[in-house]
Amino acid sequence: MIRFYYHPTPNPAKIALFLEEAGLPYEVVPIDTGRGEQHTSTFRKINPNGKLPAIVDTDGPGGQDARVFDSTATLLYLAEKTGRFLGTNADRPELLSWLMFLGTGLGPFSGQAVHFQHVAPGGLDYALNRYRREIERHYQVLNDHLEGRSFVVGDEYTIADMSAWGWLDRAPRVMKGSGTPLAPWPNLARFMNLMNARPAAARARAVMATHSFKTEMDEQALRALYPSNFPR
Ligand SMILES: N[C@@H](CCC(=O)N[C@@H](CS)C(=O)NCC(=O)O)C(=O)O
Repeated sequence: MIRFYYHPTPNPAKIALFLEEAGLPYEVVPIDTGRGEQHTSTFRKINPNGKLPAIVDTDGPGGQDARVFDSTATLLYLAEKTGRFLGTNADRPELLSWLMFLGTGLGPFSGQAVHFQHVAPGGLDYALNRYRREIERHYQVLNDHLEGRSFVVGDEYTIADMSAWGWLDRAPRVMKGSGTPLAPWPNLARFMNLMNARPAAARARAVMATHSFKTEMDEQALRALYPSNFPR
């Protein structure tokens, strides 16, 4: 059994998609980041980094409980555990490369683009420009790569596609002010249409809507999500 710790945000969404695609038995555990639940000592034992997603596999190596945190690590762990969505051996160098591009580039830059466009105070033009341009650059790299391809890696659906789906799904927020945020990148738009047509994508969205979470950005939420803005 997998316990899936989540909040309805892009990185956990990748894992919801994997679990739905694989049909693994799992239970969902909501962690309300607006209420600071990611900082409890109980959750920190599962993810010392205090972020979502994380899982506990009660049938981990040696039949023991195993925790896995970080969406890319979790995708790899679950793919290796089930032997699914890894592509071919010949595709492994590409799989690892694109997983890291998505997990260390497109994802974090998307997060910072959201932060500086939606959360940070005005007047930070340098930061705004940097994150927006970096997103556009990452989108362009992936768009170019997807020319003539249905999948990020090789000829089959892999965890790299699931990883890309998580943050590309938030393009309207990442590309603030654009009504058709993926229009300049037609291969990304085509890719997302293919991904969103998968029945598991709809089920993953439903899973992510299972619980209600705090949405008010009051002081409790600001302190929980952006502790660096508050004196220690
Ligand atoms: N590199 C991590 C990033 C995880 C991450 O930033 N998660 C966000 C949700 S998408 C989160 O937990 N935010 C709450 C917080 O930062 O307190 C991953 O890929 O899982």
